[in-house]
Amino acid sequence: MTKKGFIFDLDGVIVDTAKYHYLAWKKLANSLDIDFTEEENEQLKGVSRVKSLEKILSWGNKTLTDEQFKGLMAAKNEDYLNHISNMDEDEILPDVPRVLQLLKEEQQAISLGSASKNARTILDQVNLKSAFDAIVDGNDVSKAKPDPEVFLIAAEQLGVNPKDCIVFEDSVAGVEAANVANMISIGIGSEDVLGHAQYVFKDFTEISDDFIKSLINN
Ligand code: B16
Ligand code: MG
Repeated sequence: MTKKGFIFDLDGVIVDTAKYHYLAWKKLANSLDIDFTEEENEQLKGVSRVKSLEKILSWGNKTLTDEQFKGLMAAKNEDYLNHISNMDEDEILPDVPRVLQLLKEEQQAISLGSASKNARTILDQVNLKSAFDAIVDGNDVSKAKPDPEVFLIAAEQLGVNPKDCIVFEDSVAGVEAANVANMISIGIGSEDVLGHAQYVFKDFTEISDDFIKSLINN
């Protein structure tokens, strides 16, 4: 039996850090007199920090100097880091530990594949770093999702062929990246948004041990 590579996105899959990104982006947008709603925040899921700020500025019709742009990026991240400094294991999303434990018992290869440059800090906060054989995040890539780079690097680090990899993703861009990488895509969220994934589940409580075993054995 071939060992499979299981690749997990972070925000929206393992933990819900979107709410902290929202608070930090809202504070920044409001300081520039730009309105920022939770619906707009949805559009930033899986999107890199630079691209997120570019989108917010375009929604508010604002242009900034390079220096102002860099300053705001740093301020947003400082604010975000303050929020995540209070995170602990209670913030791991339901049934994620069960699935990680099962994959470990089945001796499968497990990687993180996240756009976040703060991924390692967050995994430390929630005490999950040791669950991963590889960690690939926003510091390791030059092209953001929907480019498949992050997942292809993860497959390489795990030593598993991309076609034997399975990706758990909550964002439209991330599911697209998994599909382009020729991996099995599993959307975590709503079918309406993630209909392009091969499978969609509301969350990990809907993913049975038998389903995981079928992915391992197929
Ligand atoms: P950072 P993921 C993504 O994480 C978030 O969904 C997205 O909202 C955020 O802008 C991006 O990481 C970059 O995060 O500012 O921490 O580098 O879903 O790919 O795990
Ligand atoms: Mg995500």
